[in-house]
Amino acid sequence: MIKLLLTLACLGALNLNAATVTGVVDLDELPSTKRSNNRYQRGAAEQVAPAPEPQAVVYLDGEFPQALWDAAPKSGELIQRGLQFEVSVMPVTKGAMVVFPNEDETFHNVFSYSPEKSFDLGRYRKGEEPGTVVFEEPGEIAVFCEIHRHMRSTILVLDTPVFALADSEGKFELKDVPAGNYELVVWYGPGKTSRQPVSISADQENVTVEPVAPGK
Ligand SMILES: [Cu+2]
Repeated sequence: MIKLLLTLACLGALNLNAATVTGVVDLDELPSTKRSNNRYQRGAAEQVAPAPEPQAVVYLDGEFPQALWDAAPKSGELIQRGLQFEVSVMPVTKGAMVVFPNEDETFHNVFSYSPEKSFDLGRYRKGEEPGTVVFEEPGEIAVFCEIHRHMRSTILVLDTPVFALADSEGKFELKDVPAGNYELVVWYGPGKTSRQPVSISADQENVTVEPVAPGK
């Protein structure tokens, strides 16, 4: 109970002098959407939905108070629907548990060979118990389906509690950022990021950042 009260007190204090960091990422740097192949459409009852739109992830590297780590979400859901993963990228804080529900009548078999976390969930379909994976190590986890080779997504496991997805216009918003010196990182897709320093002083409420061009 005391720990909970302390956490709430810290969060309250943070809100008093924490900044919101906003900006716009360059959508031209995102990978272009490949047309999903129609191999499965000919003569098959099941239709392949369009591939999920590529999205950018923005996060801050730095030192953060425990209250922010405690407030970061500890779980996520990567749904398979229409023979696609629902999103192209899912950012989570390290330690998060991700559930992989299959909402198709057909089987999927989700797996990854990424060095930070390799797994193979086996086959299951709609209504069956979905697989779950806990991601302890930060990294870029490439996720595939063994049955449908066009299916791909990324779970971006971050060593920070402060992150956001940029929207379809490239806009992003990082909330409750305490004063301090950070590195702002934009993730545009597998292996493609930009980094730049960002300093936030105690009297700043809103900070606008113009992301630099990514290194390739
Ligand atoms: Cu599949």
